[in-house]
Amino acid sequence: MTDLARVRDVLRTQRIETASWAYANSGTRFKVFGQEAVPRDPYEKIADAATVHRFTGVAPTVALHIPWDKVADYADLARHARELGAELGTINSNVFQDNDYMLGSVTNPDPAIRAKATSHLLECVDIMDLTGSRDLKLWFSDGTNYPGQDDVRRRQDRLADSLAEVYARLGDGQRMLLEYKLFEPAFYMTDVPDWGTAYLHCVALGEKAKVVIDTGHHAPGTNIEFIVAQLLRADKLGGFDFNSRFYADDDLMVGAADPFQLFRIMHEIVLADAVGPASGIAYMLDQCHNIEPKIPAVIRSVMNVQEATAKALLVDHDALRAAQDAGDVLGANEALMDAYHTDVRPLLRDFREDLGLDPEPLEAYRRSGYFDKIKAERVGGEQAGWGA
Ligand SMILES: [Mn+2]
Repeated sequence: MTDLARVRDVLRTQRIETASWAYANSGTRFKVFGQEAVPRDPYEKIADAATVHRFTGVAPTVALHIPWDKVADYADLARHARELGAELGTINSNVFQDNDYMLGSVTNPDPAIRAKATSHLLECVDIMDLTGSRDLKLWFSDGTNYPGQDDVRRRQDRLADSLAEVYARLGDGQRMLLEYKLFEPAFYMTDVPDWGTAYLHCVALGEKAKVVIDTGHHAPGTNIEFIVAQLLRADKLGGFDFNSRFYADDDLMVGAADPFQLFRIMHEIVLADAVGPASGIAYMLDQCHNIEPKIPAVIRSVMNVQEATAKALLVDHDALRAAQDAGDVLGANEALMDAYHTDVRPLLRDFREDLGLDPEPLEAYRRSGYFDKIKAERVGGEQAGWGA
């Protein structure tokens, strides 16, 4: 039997970080569709993130992206977040939007361009000192488009050198999260294409380097929960970039395409007793809301993660283990599926009421008038957008 009080206790420890870019205008390489009331600067993005936290109670931190969220005074930005009941979270670097990086950033054949890229990563650590952020998240678009274009091993060496320089700059309590992605924008070979490559670099660097799993960054059919289990086993899972994919790096709302996959991932997390922050695993959303209203989409995403987690917590582990040990294939599968098929929405409504929140975050947000308020306020100026 599952102890419902324990389920709620674990859910209470859960934290989900939202991304500043989720609140800004975004799109595809074909078109960015502007929406009303979109933030014009990082301060307004943080106000939207704080609003998501106000209605969900589990999303107090917001990730920043440098240079999109560059401000003159990061300590002031952190103060602004705290005043709204939020905090600044992970710092995401960007070495993929400068002309110099056409042939790569930290793996570029030109040492001057490599130095420029590494100095941006070091600047991100300087910013972490000011914002109090724990994690530097690194994603590199580096790779090649044609066989023979560059030397695979030399590029790995250049990557390792740059990572080592940045790693040495990390302060106590700061970490480096290395993200991998199968392909795009490079189409022949990506320099950090998979968890194995990220893992090898992190092992070489040391304890403060961990792998981050972006759920959209795999080939179709990849068993992501297996990767989760492996990295947990090796104590190298630093965090997630949650989102959902139908085809490639779709960046849609987490749990939209495959809520069962999200449940299977959270099942591995629950088995490792790693839901809360004590696990050292950062649970982040990395999504863009191109056609749907942004703040409700982020609230829905947080709720999707909560629902998957609640279902994973409802797995009867005694029954599961007994069936596994007895070689009872169908019984073990049934123990898992029973939990997955449970409607956890009533449980989560009760959970939110216990926290003093409205049990229905989306309805409460719609009733709050926040959207009308920002629509009236955010007139003039330039709305933040993809690449802004
Ligand atoms: Mn990501």
